[in-house]
Amino acid sequence: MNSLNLSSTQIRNIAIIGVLLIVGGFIIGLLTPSLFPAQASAEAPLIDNLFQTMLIIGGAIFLLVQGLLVYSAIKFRAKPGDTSDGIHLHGNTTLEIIWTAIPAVIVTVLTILSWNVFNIMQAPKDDELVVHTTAARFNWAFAYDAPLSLVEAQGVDIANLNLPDNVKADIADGTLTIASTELHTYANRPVRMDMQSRDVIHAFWVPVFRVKQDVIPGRTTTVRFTPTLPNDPTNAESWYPVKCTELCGAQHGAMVAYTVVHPDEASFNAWMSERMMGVLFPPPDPVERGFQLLSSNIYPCYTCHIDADLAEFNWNGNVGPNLTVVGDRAVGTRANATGLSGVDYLTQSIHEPGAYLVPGYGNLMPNLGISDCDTRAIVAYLCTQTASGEPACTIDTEAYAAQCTAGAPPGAPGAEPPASAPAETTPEAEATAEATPGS
Ligand code: HEC
Ligand SMILES: [Cu+2]
Repeated sequence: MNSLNLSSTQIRNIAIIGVLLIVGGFIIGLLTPSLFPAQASAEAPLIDNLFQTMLIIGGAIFLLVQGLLVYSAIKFRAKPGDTSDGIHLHGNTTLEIIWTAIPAVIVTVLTILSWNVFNIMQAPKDDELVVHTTAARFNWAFAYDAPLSLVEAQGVDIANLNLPDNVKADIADGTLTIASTELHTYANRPVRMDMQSRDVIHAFWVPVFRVKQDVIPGRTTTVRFTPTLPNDPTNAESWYPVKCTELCGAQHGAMVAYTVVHPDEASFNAWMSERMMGVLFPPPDPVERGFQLLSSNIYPCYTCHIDADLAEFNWNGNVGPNLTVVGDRAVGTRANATGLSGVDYLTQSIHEPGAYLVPGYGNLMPNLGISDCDTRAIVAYLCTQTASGEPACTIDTEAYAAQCTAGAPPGAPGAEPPASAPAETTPEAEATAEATPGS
């Protein structure tokens, strides 16, 4: 006899049921991972193994609880006409010790396992690729410190380029800042994401990497992973989604970016140096450069503004005024209201968005700290946004070319930079550029 007063048959039945529960837990735990996306990072197997352990334990507990529920509902069902109360039960010390001790052991083991995985994932790795990440409602922006040696290897004499001041200041530390709306990485290079939010709490999540980390205003949070499974840099369909997994507002569900995992460092460097050439040698025509900047979406304007000419680049935000014919307004109603020229008004609306608020709109547009040259290019492009298609303002294109471009890149015929080296391109354009070998 034991303290629960079980007969040997009952003990045997409990043992059989226990074995069945464990087997059932294993079946649930082993089958469920077939629903998971591919494992594309070194961390993914760690997370999946941990999750599988939890699924096996959880599966057994699920079957136990649901089994008891179904069993009791059938076995202890009230007979017709029986309106009496159930019997009163008092505590059973042995049972209580058992059902406290078992979960306590399980939770302790899971804590130790999770802590171990967490530490492995958070440990700094050698030679991390640092990606500066900004989350904002409702987009992701990535920036890299691209080593100048990449373009110097292509014959660019950085020291003797006539670069705009902001670019000079940027390269003082030997790296050039490269902005991208896609997250570029390459297989087997550890990545560290340094993430900041411009507004509310967001969360970075790449399901195929199994990493997730909140992005919190006023702090830099980090997450580390090592991609292992490359996708096709020329095929946007194969890129891995980056999702926001913290409800951050109306467009939260659309806050998606894509991760390109290059097969090797050479492919990654080719992408990076192409972007660097684009920044060092932008097109000398400010309108063309403005279009390049706005269509690349490296600035989040598209999340708040509509522009019919940029519709195919996702310019469908409705937080701010529609910019489709903003050139006409700039030299018309806005110039009258502010006393500024069209160019000065547009420049002011980018550098000091709150200085003049378009009637009917709140002070919601951020000052993005856009450099003088980029602003001039954007303004030149916005001036062309008119009903007639004729530019509404006169831009001194020669002054722009002299002050904001460094001439032709090495090896380029004439003064034109190579057509395949746009500063920032759309996924489609980029895919085409990368698909052209040797360009
Ligand atoms: C967070 C949303 C948001 C973002 C991002 C944003 N804007 Fe705006 N924008 C607004 C709002 C709201 C207004 C109207 C209030 C005001 O005048 O500041 C506005 C006004 C403007 C105007 C004046 C339009 C007019 O009719 O006079 C221009 C030009 C403009 N934005 C350009 C840009 C450009 C270029 C960018 C990217 C570099 C950008 N905006 C990014 C929200 C945004
Ligand atoms: Cu978000």
